[in-house]
Amino acid sequence: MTIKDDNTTLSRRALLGGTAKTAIVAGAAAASGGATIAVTQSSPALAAEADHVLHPGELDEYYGFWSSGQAGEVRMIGVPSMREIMRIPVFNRCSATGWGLTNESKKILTQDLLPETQEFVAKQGGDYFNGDLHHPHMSFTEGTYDGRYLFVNDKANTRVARIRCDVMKCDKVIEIPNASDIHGLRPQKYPRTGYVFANGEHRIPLPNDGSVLDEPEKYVAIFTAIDGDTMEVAWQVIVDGNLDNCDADYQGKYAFSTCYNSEGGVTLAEMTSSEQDWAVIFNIQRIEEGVKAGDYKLYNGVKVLDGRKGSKYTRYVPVSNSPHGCNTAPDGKHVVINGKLSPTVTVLDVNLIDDLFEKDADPRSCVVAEPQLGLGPLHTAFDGRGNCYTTLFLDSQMCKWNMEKALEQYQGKDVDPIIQKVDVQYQPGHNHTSMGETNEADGKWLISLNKFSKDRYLNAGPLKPENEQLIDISSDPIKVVHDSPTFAEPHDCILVHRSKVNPKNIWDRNDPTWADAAAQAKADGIDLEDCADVVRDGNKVRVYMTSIAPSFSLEQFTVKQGDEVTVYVTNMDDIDDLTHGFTLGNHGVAMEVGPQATASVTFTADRPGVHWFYCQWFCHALHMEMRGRMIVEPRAT
Ligand code: K7E
Ligand code: CUA
Repeated sequence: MTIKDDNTTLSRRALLGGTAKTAIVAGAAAASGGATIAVTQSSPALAAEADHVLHPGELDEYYGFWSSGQAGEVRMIGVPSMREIMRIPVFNRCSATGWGLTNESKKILTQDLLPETQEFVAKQGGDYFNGDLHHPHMSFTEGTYDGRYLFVNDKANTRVARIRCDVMKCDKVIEIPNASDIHGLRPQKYPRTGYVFANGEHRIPLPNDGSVLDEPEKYVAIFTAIDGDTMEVAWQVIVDGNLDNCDADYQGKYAFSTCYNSEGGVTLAEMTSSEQDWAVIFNIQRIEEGVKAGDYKLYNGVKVLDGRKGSKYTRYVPVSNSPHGCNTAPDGKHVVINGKLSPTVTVLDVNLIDDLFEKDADPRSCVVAEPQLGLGPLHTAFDGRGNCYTTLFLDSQMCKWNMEKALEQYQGKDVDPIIQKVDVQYQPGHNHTSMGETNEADGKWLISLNKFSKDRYLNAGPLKPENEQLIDISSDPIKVVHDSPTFAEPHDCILVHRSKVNPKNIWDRNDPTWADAAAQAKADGIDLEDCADVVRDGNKVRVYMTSIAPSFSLEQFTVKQGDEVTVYVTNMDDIDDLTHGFTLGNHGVAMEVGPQATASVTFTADRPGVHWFYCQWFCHALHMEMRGRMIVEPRAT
């Protein structure tokens, strides 16, 4: 795999930044073996677009990690080309990879934390087949992405999951006790992740065991800190109001959440009746001290602290009704609370927050700007040059504004912080800039994730795709340069420079993913890497085979009707991109087996007769022939 060096990219940019004439010159260079550029770049319009157009064989500069909302997966998208590179199943099921079918994935999907000991155990409440994944965020070290993990939320089933970035597979899923519907999720930025902060959005009784029912005044919302290394719940804090989005500072001192429904209502009218809601600030050090001092109650085995109004652990900063997005700026100093129902965003200065806790200063004293931007401000992104980009849901616009000017305006100066508004199609929710939630925000690209595509694509029927747009923010004015349709529903994404992410090409044979299979093989005296064996253990049958293109080491195996059969396949090919699969006809069984991986699947052989299994990942000229038979002897009558 070759990544073109940045000099090539830069020189191409420099050339194409000029006129059509220079583009033609560049084309001539390509013809003579110089820069990689198509000779057809002859019109000024095309030349201007070439910054985000990648030619065949060229690699993107950024990994985009996209949520998929109610589709439950994570999508990897190359930026700026906007090409979908891969899908990572998490809360959904995947027919291609067998996610949710293999024993290895089932273990991840159906394990839970034992409340008392926080040990992973088989889930009591069963398995869920859906998820609602809004927020993918990468682990941090010292304020920037470190390429270790992605953390994601499931609003539908109150879960948080982790994806290993070395193999781009989910390795942990936990259900969060005491909370209801995890929405906002952000990793701690400094000193490292560390904690993963997760907002329980809805208010429920604590404990929610039936002892309190239709008494909404007794409901609470729960803020959770998860240890990102162990995926255990570290602590929880009870708050007033519903928790929406959250973020962390660059100092490691505070986390922030937007709260709506300060009214504590349960109907829409009740929830939006007052003029003001708030942002909650969590004092991490004080909470940790509180945990040490035993100032908590155990609910479902988790230490829960009381952070309601008046608590020493939190401060409530009044902001306009129903704030939504919560975004820490890469300057390390400012936090933008997005107004949603108010046309304003509220800017907090983290340096003024100490006084809120230590001197009980007026909570509003940390507010340093409140520019009016337009209708429906939902989320804000940053370019690292002091400019902010806020999505205006109702106006269908992206608003570029300047932080310094907003601060001056709040001081009473007659300045307008708004620099430019760009139409987007249509109704943007989240947006995100390249490296924008880190201290390495580079101000090149901005994505607008729009909830409606309407007329932008061929009519897909009553259900239409959403529309995500790429905006070039590297120069003034900013402009929309690309549209991409997407299926349900990317709420959020991150753009990670490719230098931060280094996945493996083949699996390590010692990977913990198949530790159970390795242990079972050892107990059976089987070498997973050199096997073609059938082990009978009562009515349980374990079938061990390897795959080397284009064949399985077992071309047939025989079991008895009613046997519980587990098939273990180890892919001994060690070449990039040589994935095999195992699909068994008429048994609902399929799995991906990556190079050097082991995967296993268990099913009941309840149909006597002959059943073919085959490799479903194209691997070889003789891929179609890569198959074998399972012979099921009828039960003796
Ligand atoms: Cu604004 Cu769930 Cu982040 Cu959707 S949330 S937009
Ligand atoms: Cu092996 Cu296809």
